[in-house]
Amino acid sequence: MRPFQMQRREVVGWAAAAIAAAILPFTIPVFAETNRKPVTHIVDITDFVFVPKSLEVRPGDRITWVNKDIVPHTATADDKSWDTGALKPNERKTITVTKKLLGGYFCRFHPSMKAKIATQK
Ligand SMILES: [Cu+2]
Repeated sequence: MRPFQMQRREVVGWAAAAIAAAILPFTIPVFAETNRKPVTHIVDITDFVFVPKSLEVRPGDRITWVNKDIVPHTATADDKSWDTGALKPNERKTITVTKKLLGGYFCRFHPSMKAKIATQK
């Protein structure tokens, strides 16, 4: 074997490894996010506030509203296209995310309670 060729091969190998090391950290999170399994997001209703007030989701995810107050609340779409119904204290309701869930919602009993659901980027 000629030493010169081995050296060249090593250089090419190291260059490929360096390029992979530079690109992988950026490609893996993108891959993981676009192909991730559906997750369940929790929205606590506490002290007359939806927490978090702004939630980012993907279709297929689930949202669970948990009423941690001592009075009933609802989560109701601004356009009334969906509604959890009245949640008594300690009650919860889970809805699977479809396009119609995106947008603003409020509590029918306390209309000043507002929150929104947006698409995760
Ligand atoms: Cu309420």
